Amino acid sequence: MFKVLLAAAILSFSCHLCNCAVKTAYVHLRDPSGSTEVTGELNFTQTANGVRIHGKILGIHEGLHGGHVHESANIGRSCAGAGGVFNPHNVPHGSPKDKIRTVGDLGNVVADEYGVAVVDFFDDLVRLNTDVDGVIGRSYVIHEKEDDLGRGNNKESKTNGNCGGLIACGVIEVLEED
Ligand SMILES: [Cu+2]
Repeated sequence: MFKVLLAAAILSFSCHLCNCAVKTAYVHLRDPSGSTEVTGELNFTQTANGVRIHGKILGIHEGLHGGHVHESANIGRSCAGAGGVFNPHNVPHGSPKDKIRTVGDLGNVVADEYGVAVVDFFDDLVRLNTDVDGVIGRSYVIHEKEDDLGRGNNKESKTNGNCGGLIACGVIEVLEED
């Protein structure tokens, strides 16, 4: 009995000490205000080519919608509690393809006529950890309008891409770690 307890204690102790790498994370999207029927599920998978972000968003009107990582896990006040686009290095908002962009700048998702947005891309700035520049425990937010990716020639463009209200969000959580 003592040996079993000792083994369990060592296991639990070493687990807390391990530098576990997150392999996959997920976000379940919904509209906390209930005023839209947008739902979705995205997975974040660590690969050799960066983090793959893939999944589906449903119930969203046809066209482009900004999709960003926002600062915090507080999705109260209809997602506004999550704060602005996650920007640990304090740089201007841009396109995910830009050399200089915020970590949260993940561009747009594209919804078809049936209100379905299939998402599948890689990003090399997203980190699956809880460090100052990591996205675990932050939020992913879908916006009402298209993100102009910092090309809008006004102040808002350089902070949020003029992409309007917040229509769905969720907290990015760990799914599997080493
Ligand atoms: Cu945003």
